[in-house]
Amino acid sequence: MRGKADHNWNSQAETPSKAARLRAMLTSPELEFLMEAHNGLSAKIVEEAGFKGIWASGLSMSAALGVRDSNEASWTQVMEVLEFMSDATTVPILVDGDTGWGNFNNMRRAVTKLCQRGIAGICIEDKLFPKTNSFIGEGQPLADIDEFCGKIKAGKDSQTDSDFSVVARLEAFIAGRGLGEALKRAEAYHAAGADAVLVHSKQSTADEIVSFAREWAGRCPIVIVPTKYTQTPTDDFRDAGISVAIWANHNLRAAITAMRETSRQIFREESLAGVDGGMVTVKEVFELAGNEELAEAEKRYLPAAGETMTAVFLAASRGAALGALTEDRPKCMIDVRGQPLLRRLIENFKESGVRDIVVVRGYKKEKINLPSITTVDNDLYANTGEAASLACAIDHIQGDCFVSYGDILFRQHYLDQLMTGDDDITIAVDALWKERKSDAEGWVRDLVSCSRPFSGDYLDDDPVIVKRIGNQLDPAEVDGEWIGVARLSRRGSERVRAEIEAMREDATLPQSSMLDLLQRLVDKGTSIGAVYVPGQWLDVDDAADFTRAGKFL
Ligand code: SPV
Ligand code: MG
Repeated sequence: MRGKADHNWNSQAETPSKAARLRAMLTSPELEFLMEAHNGLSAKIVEEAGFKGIWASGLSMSAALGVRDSNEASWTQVMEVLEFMSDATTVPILVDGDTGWGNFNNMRRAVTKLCQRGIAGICIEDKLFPKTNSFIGEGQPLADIDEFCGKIKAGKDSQTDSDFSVVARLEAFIAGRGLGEALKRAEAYHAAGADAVLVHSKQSTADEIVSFAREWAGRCPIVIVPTKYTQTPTDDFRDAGISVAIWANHNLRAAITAMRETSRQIFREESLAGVDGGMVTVKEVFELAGNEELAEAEKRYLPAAGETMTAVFLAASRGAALGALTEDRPKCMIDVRGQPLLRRLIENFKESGVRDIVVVRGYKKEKINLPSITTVDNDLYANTGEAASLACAIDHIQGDCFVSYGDILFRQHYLDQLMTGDDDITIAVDALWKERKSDAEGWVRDLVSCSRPFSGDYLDDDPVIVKRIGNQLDPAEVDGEWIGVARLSRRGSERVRAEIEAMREDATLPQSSMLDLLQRLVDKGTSIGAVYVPGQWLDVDDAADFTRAGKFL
């Protein structure tokens, strides 16, 4: 009965475009349905329920924004809502464009924008701007026919998607102007290029629309909004040859009922005990929001936790005390039970999720050739200290990172302990330092004086702050020995970088040790926390240390 409009099944894509699908709904011989939505969430719910298309109701979008259905929301604000709805769904949206949000020129711009945002069609009504909802008052003034036809033409001429639909809405029955006026206008709007007419009625029976449909005789598709004639059997619409019925505001109204009841009950009972069972769970909200997809995407696009963490290893010195052992390699590359010491150390960090390994090389640098590491060189290693080596890696001291001597071994879980620190810098301090090497051996030690001594309980997590660090501390004030690994927070990294620059400025950088750098930071108020550890580590300074290292493993 109805004329079939040509529609273009988007030739590039397998699925027809949204606009093509709305056009097909308008022109199909079946009665089709559009369900109201007013935001991204309700649009999703409409699609989830199985509807093939969405009515973006002006009344509902306005009400959801807390304003009246009188063009109080600007057309660009409506456009924003539509964008969320369109992004959240795959089914076509027919937007209630009121009177076209202005004259023909506003209509042109609106249609262009709607096409850009993937909206499938617009319905405009033949009333005056600012519009009034059809169910308010009597005898609303109608638009001049020619002016309205110009608006339809302007819309059709502006669509950038050939399947986009312009539906012309007849308010003649609403205005009490009768069937003759409705038919006259419908004919003019059809001739002006409207893809369908929406015939609206506020009677409690479908008589007006059925009589219109009979007279219209399928000249173009008819859309109806049976908000007031709810008792009419849907088959009557089918029998009348209606193309599309719009359930125009029922999600909004249902939401108001539910929100009101819930708010009032919670207010009354000052408790959630009575309401929780009667609503969707938070988990369902996450499901509707598509959180599962986000979790999948995070796996694809975000680095795994810790993957971006960097550790900078200071491995430039020879370790001359090791004599012949370091003649052809730096001490960090001496073999300990079948593997270079540095490789074992790096494994520890990798186990803790640190993937970005930076090694500062110096003596026999070509021997530091481990896989998957970044190297930077301190070519002045023979005449400079640790701070200068660290300065060579300054670009890698970023965010949360570690700085470690390259010639130590320790229990891997010490790293995990360091990662829990809240301070700018956190260092591992051996509380059992006295039991290590005897002072009689004369080793230079990285001694630390803290805000409190070790309490005897390794699970004690009361904060401990470093007060002094150096190798010249008064034995009475020493609380432990720094094992040579420090974790820097983002702020800690910034402070270390700034201090290196300050040392460069005052020319102390070349001769400074890590201890000097840390003490300077303490002096300037950087909070350096200490994590007490119970021995179980070693640094490798002589051949005896290598024997110990073997045993340690
Ligand atoms: C709307 O949903 O905003 C409509 C339909 O225009 S009605 O409220 O019935 O006029
Ligand atoms: Mg409306």
